Order: sequence, then structure tokens, then C-alpha cells
Amino acid sequence: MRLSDDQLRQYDERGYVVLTGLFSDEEVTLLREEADLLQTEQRGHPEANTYEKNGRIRAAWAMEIDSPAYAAACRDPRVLEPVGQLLGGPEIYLLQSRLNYKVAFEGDVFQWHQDYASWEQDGVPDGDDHKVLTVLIMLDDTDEANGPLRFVPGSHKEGLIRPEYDEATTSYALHVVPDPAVSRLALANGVFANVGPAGTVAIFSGNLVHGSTANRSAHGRRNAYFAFNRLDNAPTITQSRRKTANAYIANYDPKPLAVLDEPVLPGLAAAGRSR
Ligand SMILES: O=C(O)CCC(=O)C(=O)O
Repeated sequence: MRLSDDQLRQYDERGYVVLTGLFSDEEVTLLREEADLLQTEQRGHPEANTYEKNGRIRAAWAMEIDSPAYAAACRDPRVLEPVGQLLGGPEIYLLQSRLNYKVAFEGDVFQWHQDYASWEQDGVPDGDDHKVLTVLIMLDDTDEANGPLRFVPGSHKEGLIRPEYDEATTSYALHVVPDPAVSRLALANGVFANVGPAGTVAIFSGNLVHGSTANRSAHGRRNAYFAFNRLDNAPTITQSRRKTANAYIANYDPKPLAVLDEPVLPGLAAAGRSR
């Protein structure tokens, strides 16, 4: 699946492009079943999970190491071909993956931030929009109430905004964009909310300012994220400089990803389970 010239332009102008309904209901069902498993001690690497202040699951990192379905999703041609177009070549690898659960009633806020602020700490040399980016897959129908991921369109053009390190707001310390910069950009450009049906995908720049509110609704909001980086932009350090970092937040063994000839998720979904 290739992005049109219009979609490529959108990515450059707004810092993101949305592909509604890219994954089928059956595929999403499979990814949700895997999400259920990943949040338990039964996943191969339970130490890769992080928790809210109240002990509920916040995120499962590195899903693909324990889940064939997520391993297939990040190599899926519907994902990797557009990423290849945007990153300008086939030599790309998976820098990071995470599944944010944003559970009903309890899922906490993600402060406004740019992902590159963290990746810089992880040693990624360049945050250029065409070197490193993220693919979001919405696993639940998402509306204004269950904490959609929000983008500030065009904010990627600022490059990296000097971040503040917030260790207090949530269980997960984050390099956040200072409030005055968020206000300035949101007043100038507005805010876009990723609402829509499960299976929708958004591709966004590592410099795009984004965040989400707490989920106080009765409906969970799971988002899976795959961050892709060019191989020639891989860190030269072997360990993150972040103050708090588990071993799964960045991939320090970069290997070029081979795009699958065709999607395998439909077959896995039809088989009922991926294992
Ligand atoms: O899932 C969300 O609402 C926020 C995700 C995000 O920005 C992150 O994990 O860095």
C-alpha cells in the first residue's frame, strides 16, 4: 500500500497522516486478544510492562518479542511500505514499540510531548521527520471521551522544543513540552483528536507535539505504537541516558526489517489465535 502524493504532502505539512480502517475487525480482534495476554505475567517478558500509580497496566513495551501477531503487524506491507516511502528507503528498523492500555476509568494522562525528546536521550542522532517516525494502530473505537491521542498539527516544524523533565504528573517520567510552547502552537494551529474506528492507523513525526487526557469513560482505549528509524540514524550508544528506563524502551540491536510480501495477520486471525 503506497501513500498518495496528497498524503505525503499532508505528512510534511501537518506532521501526520491518518489511514482510516486500515486493519480489519478480525485483525483488530486478534491484536486485542494478544493485548490481553501481553498485560499478564504469562507474556515471555513481563518485566517489559509498566504500571500506573494505582498499579493498573499502563503500557506493554516490545510487544513483538512475545507476540507473533505484533511481530507480523510491524512488518505488514500496509505499515512498512508507507514508512519506507516516508523514510526514503528500505533500510529501516524497529526502534521502539509500546501498547498503551488507557484502561476505562483509570487510564492516566500523557502530557504534551515530542517523542524525539526521549529518543534523543536514547541516542538517536537526528529527529528529522524523514528519519524517524511512529505508526499508531487504534485497537478500540475511540471518541472524545476515552482519551484519544491528540496532535498539534504543524508543530513538527519547530524541530525539538527544549523539554522539561516531568517526574511528578504520572507514573512514567517524561520529557514534556513546556506549557507556553503548547499554548502558542495549539492556539495557532488547533488540535486534532485521533477519534475513529478501531483498525485506524496514524503515522506521525517524532517531532509532532502530542498527548492525551486521562480516560474517565467506561470504555478502554488501547493504542499500539511502532517507532521506525533509519538504520543510518541508529544510536551509537548502547544504553539510554534517560534517568528511568527499562531495557525494553529502545532497540539497541538494529536489524533491517524485511517487509512481508503480503499481510499475514488475516491468516493468523482466521486461525483464531496466533499461537
Ligand atoms: O497513548 C497515548 O495516549 C499517548 C502515547 C504517547 O504519546 C507515548 O506513549 O509516548
